[in-house]
Amino acid sequence: MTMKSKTLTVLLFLCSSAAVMAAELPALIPAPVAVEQRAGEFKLDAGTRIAVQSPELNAEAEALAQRLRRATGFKLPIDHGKATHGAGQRIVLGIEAGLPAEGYRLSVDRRRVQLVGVSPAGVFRGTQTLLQLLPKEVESATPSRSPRWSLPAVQIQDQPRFGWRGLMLDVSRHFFSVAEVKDFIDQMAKYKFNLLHWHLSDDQGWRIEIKSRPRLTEVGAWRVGKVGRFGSFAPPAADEPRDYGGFYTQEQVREIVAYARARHIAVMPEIDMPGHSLAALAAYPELACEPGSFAVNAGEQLLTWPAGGPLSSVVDNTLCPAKEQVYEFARQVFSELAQLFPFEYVHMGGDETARNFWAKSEAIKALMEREKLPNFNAVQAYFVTRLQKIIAAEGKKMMGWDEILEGGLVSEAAVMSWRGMKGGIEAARLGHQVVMSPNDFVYLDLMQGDAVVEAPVYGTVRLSKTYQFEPLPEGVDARRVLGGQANLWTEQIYNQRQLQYMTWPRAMAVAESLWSPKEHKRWEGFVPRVEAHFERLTAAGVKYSPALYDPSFKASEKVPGQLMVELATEVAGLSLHYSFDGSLPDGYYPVYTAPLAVPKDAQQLKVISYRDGKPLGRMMVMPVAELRRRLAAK
Ligand code: TNX
Repeated sequence: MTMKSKTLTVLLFLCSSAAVMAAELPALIPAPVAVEQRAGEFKLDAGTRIAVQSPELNAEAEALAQRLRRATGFKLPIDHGKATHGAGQRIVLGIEAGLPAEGYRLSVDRRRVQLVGVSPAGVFRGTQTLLQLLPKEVESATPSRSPRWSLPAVQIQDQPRFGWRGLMLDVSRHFFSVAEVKDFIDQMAKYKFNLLHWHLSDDQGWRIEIKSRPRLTEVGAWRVGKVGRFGSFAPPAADEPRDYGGFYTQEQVREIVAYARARHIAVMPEIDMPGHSLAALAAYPELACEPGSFAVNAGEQLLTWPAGGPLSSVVDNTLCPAKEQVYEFARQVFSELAQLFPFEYVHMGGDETARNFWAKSEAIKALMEREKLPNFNAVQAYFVTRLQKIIAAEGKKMMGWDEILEGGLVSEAAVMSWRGMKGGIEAARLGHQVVMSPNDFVYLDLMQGDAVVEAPVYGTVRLSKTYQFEPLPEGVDARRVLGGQANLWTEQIYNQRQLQYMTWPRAMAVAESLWSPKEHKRWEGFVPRVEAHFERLTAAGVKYSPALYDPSFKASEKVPGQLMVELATEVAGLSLHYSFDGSLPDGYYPVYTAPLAVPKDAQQLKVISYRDGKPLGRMMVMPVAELRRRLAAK
C-alpha cells in the first residue's frame, strides 16, 4: 500500500464520527501510528490455536492465552516452532528484525492473526492492541458466551513516541497492598505504560524493608489511621493506636518487580530526601539536625506555604545535610535498593525541602561556614551532590524532582519536572535528561470535576486538560526528553476504588500523549474511544470517573446584584437539565442554552447531563452561596 493511502485510512479512523467508528473499528487507546481496515473478520473459537515462532516469546504467548482463556473459556493450545500451517484458526507470534523498539505489526485476516515485534516487549504491546480489538467481554474475569469472539480484519503498524511512559504511585500517604499494586500494574499494561515510579517513603510512612535499618518499617511504617480532609486532621493523641499502614518485605518487592517485568514495565523506586522524611526521623531521630520528638504524620498539618514566603514545616521533617551519619544512612538505603531494582534510575525526591529548622541549626551553620555555602539552596545542592556520588557508586543513575536544580546540579543527575514544564525545559537546556510530569496537566491526585461532587482537594485537572499534555515543548532538544508520566499522590485516596477512579480515564489521555504521534491527537476523536473504554473498565471491574459528562460552573455578575451562572461541558452534544427550586431535574426539565440569571431567593442550582434521553452525568447540587463565594474569591 502506498504511503498516501495509509495516511488516508488513519485519518478516517481518527476523524469519523462516534457512530461510524463503533460500527467499523473498535476503539484503540493509545491510537496506533497507522491503521488500515480490511474486509472481513477473524473468528476466535474452540479450535483456535496460538503459534509461537520464537522461544523468546513463550511468556508473551502464555500471558495472551491466559487472558483469552479466562474470558472465552476456549482451550487455545500453544504450538511452538515454525509449524503454523494446517486447518483451523491461528494466532501467530513472531520476532522480526528492523522494527523500532517496542514497536509491532499486527495483521488480522479471516484465517490468521499475525503479530510481530522486534522484541518480546514489542510483541507484548501488540497483544494489548489485539485484546482491544476483541469485544469488551474479553476484560471479564469469568468466561462469557454472549459475544461474538471476532477481530475485524486490519493491518496495524505501531511504535511509541517516547521511551518513558510512566505512572507514579504514592504508597506512603496511604498504603496499598501487593495485590492492589499488581492490579494497578495490570491496568497500566493495557494502555502501554512501561514505567512504574514507586513513591516508597514520605512523612506519612516508610514502605520498604531495609535490612540494615529495621526501625524504618518497625516504626516508620505505622501511623494513626484517620479519614476526612487530609492535612487538616487534629494531631493524634498519645493513646491513639498507631496501627494503620504497612510495608513491603524485600521478597514482596522482588515479586512486584518481577510481576511488572513480565508486563514489560520497569519499576523505579523513590526514597524522598532530604525533605518529606518524617517517617524516617520517627525511626531514627538522630538523623535530624537538632534533637526533637518525631512521629509519623497522620494527616495533621505539616507543610505550610505562607503567602509570598518560602515553604515551611510545623515540625522538622528533613534529614540533616550537615551530619555524616545521614550519608551513611543514605548509602545503606540506596545499596539495598540497588540490589532490588534492576532499573537504571533511582529517584531521591529532593522536593519541597523546608528550611525553617535549618535556620535554627548550629550544625547547618557550621557546614555552611566550612563548605562556604552561601544559602540554603547551596546546602541542598551540597546534599544532592553527595547523594549522587553514593547512588553512582551503587551503579545507578540518579533522578530527582525539579527542585534539585536550585543551587546548581551535578551534570549526571536527571530531572523530573513537576512544577509545570519550566524546570524540565531549563534542565534540558543545561544538558540533563528530563521526564515531564507537570502538575497542571498530569497530576492525578487533583479533582477531575467540580468540588461539589468530587472528594475535595486543592485543584482540578479535567480530562480535556490532561489530553493537552505535550511532553516535548517547542525549542527543547528531543534527545534530552525521555518522556513523561502522571503522578498519583494519595493524601486524599483512602482505598483502591478511589485509586482507580482518580487514574481513569485521565491515564488514557496520558498514554496517548506519550505513545501516539502528535499529529493524531484530536479531542473529538478521543472522547468516543474513551467512552468505549468505560465499558471495558466496567467489564474489568475497574472504577472510573464520569466527570467528563458533568458541567463546569462559572459565576459572574452582569448588573450589580444579579448573579449569573454559565455552564459548560468538555464533551459536545450533551443536554444539561436544571432546576433552581430544589427538585431533582430529569430529562423533562428545562435545557441549558445560555447563561442563567439566578433567581433572587434560590438556594441551589441542580444540573444533570443527558444524551439521547439517558442520564449520563451525576446530579450536581451547587449551592447558590457557593457560587457567590467563588465570585467573591475571583
Ligand atoms: C507536591 S509533586 C508534592 C507531593 C504532594 C503533591 C500533591 C512533589 C514532588 N511533591 O508531596 O503529594 O504536591 O499534589
